[in-house]
Amino acid sequence: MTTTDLAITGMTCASCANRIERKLNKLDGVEASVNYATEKARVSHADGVTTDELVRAVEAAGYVATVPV
Ligand code: 9UX
Repeated sequence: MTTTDLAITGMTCASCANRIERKLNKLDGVEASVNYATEKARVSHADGVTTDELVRAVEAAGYVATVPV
């Protein structure tokens, strides 16, 4: 297991965080927690899941994810 943190932009209400969580959790081997207030996602996932897959899942939900440096 690996933990990846993402910065999320585009969330305008607390339900947005839930939408992103549900989208990420649909991926196999992914357990995501999205914090609306801090605009961050903490994602625990199988080693085979790439950061790019996570970013694309967030984008598919209509938001923007970046990897904090
Ligand atoms: Mo409510 Mo957040 O439509 O996009 S879920 S503002």
